[in-house]
Amino acid sequence: MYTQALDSPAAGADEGSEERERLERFQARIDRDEKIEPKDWMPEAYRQTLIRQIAQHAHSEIVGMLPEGNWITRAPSLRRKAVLIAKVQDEGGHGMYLYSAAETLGVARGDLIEQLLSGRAKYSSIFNYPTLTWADIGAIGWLVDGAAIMNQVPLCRCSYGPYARAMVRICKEESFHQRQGYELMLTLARGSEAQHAMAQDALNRWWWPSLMMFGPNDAHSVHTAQSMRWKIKRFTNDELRQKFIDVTVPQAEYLGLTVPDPDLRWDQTSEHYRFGEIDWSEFQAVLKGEGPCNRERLEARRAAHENGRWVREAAVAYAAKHQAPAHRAQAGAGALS
Ligand code: FAQ
Repeated sequence: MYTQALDSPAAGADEGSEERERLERFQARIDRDEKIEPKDWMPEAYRQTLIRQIAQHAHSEIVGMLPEGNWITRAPSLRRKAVLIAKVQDEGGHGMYLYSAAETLGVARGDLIEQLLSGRAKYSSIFNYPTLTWADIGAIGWLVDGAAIMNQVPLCRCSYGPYARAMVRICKEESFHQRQGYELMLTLARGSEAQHAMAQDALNRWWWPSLMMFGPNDAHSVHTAQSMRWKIKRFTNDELRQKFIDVTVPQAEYLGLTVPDPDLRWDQTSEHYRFGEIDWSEFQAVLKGEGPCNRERLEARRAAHENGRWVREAAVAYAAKHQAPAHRAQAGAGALS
């Protein structure tokens, strides 16, 4: 609303300069690295950008439970099963913190969930790929959580307080997830020939989609420039992707696995790995709902929402019962007797 008023030629001169001053004061707070809190004034576009990003992030955590959840009943040992259950549960918790952070911006959780279930909301492209073998569970921990941490550690310094604080705990858990994934890959890579091959196959399938998690190239990223000015994002998509590649390639070498990119090479001058072209048509197709598992993921979420309906209804009925005057009077009498 406020920024629109500024853009509008019809806005009165006084009103316009008042708004401009307000925006300048807001930007000055951001520039001083002050945290913006829910009750503080903020430009409407800042609020909408945060709702968009935090909601997409929350949906990603929730949909992200599905590919790994698929392997809970088939984990090869009790230890692996316990670890996987705990990890999937953590992802659900991350979704809950993030929906709460979004709610502080004045949006209803029910509306966000409805947007996810109707297919209108985005969630990370990565979760539209299938988990075909047990090695995929290792690859998700190592690469997907690895990419998630690279992107999310800077979000702990995001200018919006509730999002930044939620990210602190989330990152601690994600870093544990990354390590369990790497340990699983190491076990397979050092196992039998068949296990090593399974680990290599998982790397082959998850490498490129993991790079796509960071979003479009900077030249095509619609939101990066403004989000950087507002210190919602601290690094661009390409900067984070490069950092991820630089730390992950030596990890693959340690595992004795080959990154599936014939153009990958160390560049002594820049001290970065140079890598091949990402298939952006695949990324766009996944975003349009045409990835290998988009339909399946949404169907699973819709079924879970329907199956949980009775729990939500029971919780609402229970809360209403405890708010009813008769119940309060009875509870009061009980306390006196
Ligand atoms: N997938 O202008 P940009 C996890 C969209 S959590 C789908 O560059 P922005 C934990 C983007 O939303 C993983 N859509 O946008 C876990 C925008 O769409 P819109 C999720 C994508 O926001 C691990 C449009 O393209 N993490 O993995 C993707 O500045 C294991 C233009 O893009 C987060 O959400 C994509 N990959 O930068 C769970 C972190 N990339 O709204 C279970 C927070 C871009 O205009 C198991 N989010 N888009 O229609 C962010 O840091 C940013 O939102 C980016 C995108 C970097 C994702």
